[in-house]
Amino acid sequence: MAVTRTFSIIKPDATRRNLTGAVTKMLEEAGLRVVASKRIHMTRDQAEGFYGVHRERPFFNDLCTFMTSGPVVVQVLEGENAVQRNRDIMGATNPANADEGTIRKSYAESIEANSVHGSDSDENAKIEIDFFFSPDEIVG
Ligand code: IDP
Ligand code: MG
Repeated sequence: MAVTRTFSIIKPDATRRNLTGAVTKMLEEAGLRVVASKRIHMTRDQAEGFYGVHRERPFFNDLCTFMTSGPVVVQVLEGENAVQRNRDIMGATNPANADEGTIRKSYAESIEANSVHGSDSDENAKIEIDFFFSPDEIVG
């Protein structure tokens, strides 16, 4: 299976509870390698641009407010089948539906404050990585 990359965000609910290390440990134990990482405070423009695909959804405004409510850690993760591997360890969007042993089951507070983001396809992973990182910031 090919080694690929995906994009991850440790969301404000997780940074607020000092869970950056705990979440990263679960990603690493799932076979993913952090090849880029930075802690940022997203601007409203960045949040609206990043989540542009959800612009028409009823939760869009609240989501952008949440994502700008505190620091986040944006990361590039590398590993075999990285997009799916990350989605598997993240768990379902709604923590009530997430499997035992997943990040969201372990740490998410709600369907909105669900601790992590992960790309949903190789194509979107590339777009999302390029949104936050320049090539020289990614060291594989
Ligand atoms: P995903 O993060 O599992 O890929 P998406 O459907 O892409 O889920 O939604 C993006 C983010 O929007 C979710 O992670 C969550 O923070 C938020 N979100 C999704 N659905 C709802 C909802 O029904 N209410 C509030 N927030 C939601
Ligand atoms: Mg999504």
